[in-house]
Amino acid sequence: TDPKQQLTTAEIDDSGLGDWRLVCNRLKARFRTGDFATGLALVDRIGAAAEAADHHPDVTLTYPEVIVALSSHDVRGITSRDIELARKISEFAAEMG
Ligand code: HBI
Repeated sequence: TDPKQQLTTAEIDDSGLGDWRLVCNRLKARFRTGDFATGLALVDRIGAAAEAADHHPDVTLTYPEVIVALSSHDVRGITSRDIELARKISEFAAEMG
């Protein structure tokens, strides 16, 4: 879909993003990495993907988890840019888990 088009909740639900919940117009997920170094490595991969996509989540690195919030600031909602990055982040977390 159009990366500038805000998605409906039905479209977001249909995206099958198991790790992610819609909270206050943002997609949120929490990944339990188990230790700080793994969390930091996950954040590093998220950062690289965010730069490549020119789309940037809010990321909180704590012990023992990484919390990620995604939205498209320009439309103040969720677009396909968020769905695509959310999928990648879930894949990274699954690979590192
Ligand atoms: N990241 N999450 C998010 N939302 C945006 O709208 C956004 C971004 N990163 C870069 C970006 N927009 C740029 O396209 C503009 O700031 C130029």
